[in-house]
Amino acid sequence: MNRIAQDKTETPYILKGIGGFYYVKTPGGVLECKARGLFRKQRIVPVAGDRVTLAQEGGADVIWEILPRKNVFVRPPIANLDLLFLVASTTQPSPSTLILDKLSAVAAHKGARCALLITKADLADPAPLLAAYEKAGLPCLVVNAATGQGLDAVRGMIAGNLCAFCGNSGVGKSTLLNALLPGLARETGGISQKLGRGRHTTREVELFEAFGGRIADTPGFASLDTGRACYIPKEELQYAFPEFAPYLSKCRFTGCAHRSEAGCAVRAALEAGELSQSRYASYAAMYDEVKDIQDWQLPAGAGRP
Ligand SMILES: Nc1nc2c(ncn2[C@@H]2O[C@H](COP(=O)(O)OP(=O)(O)OP(=O)(O)O)[C@@H](O)[C@H]2O)c(=O)[nH]1
Ligand SMILES: [Mg+2]
Ligand SMILES: [Zn+2]
Repeated sequence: MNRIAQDKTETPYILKGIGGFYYVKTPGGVLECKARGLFRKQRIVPVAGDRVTLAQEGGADVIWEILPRKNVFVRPPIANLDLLFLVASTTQPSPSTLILDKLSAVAAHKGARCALLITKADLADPAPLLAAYEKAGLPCLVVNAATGQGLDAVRGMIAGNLCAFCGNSGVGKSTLLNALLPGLARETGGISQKLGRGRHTTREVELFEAFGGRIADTPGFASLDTGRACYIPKEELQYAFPEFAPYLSKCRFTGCAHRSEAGCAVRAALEAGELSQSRYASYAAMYDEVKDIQDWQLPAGAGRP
């Protein structure tokens, strides 16, 4: 066990888990560990980003304890995230603002910041995506792995943070990481021409230390698969859209859901063009998805961070 860990960066933490093994970064190097048997009984699943203590069991290194988490995400499975980079391509695959908004809402709900990185601006105009997010109050950047556009800004945002790239399969997450960290040679995949979708090339979350921070490559998901990880209780959903904040106290009724109530300041701001239509549409869709769900019906791990 590492007893001399003095600060956050020296605490052993999980770089990646694969097939029941965990690769744990320690001050002395990377150790291959199994999880302590008790975890399975307690249904605790260690994930990349978890800060851990280690011990020896039967001559092997095991993860003994998971230190308290700042947050934990189901998709991508990662803990202690400071900054989530939403990666979206202008086309191939086409972006879905609903999916991006669900991801950003979950991040906000769990106390992680978000930034939007737009790829494939060489194939289609990024303006519609930029326009959809300009009023959302999150940093938006066009990046290009081939020309290097935007990469310095991304490096600057990684510094001091635990970050992850997240987005549909095929948007170019691994391509971006390879451009940021030449020599990494992450496998990248083509796009299925028939379906216009990615090929799920990356299979595991893996963290890398770089630029004074940590950045994870994660497996992309298919467009249709957005459920599960996205439950945010209806009363809390409004806070997961940080740009609504200035208006919330101005609605006529306390407990306003900002849907069809009279005197709603959020809808007034929307009509005045101060909020983004697509962001509000995502809020409304997410609200309608959860409005009839009681807290006790939420899957374990959903709800509060
Ligand atoms: N034209 C163009 N192609 C790109 C760009 N970025 C990535 N690609 C291509 O998009 C394809 C998918 O890239 P990947 O990096 O494998 O995508 P990914 O997001 O890691 O996908 P998964 O690992 O499946 O989640 C590859 O053929 C890349 O060369 C870009 O900015 N422009
Ligand atoms: Mg990938
Ligand atoms: Zn309201």
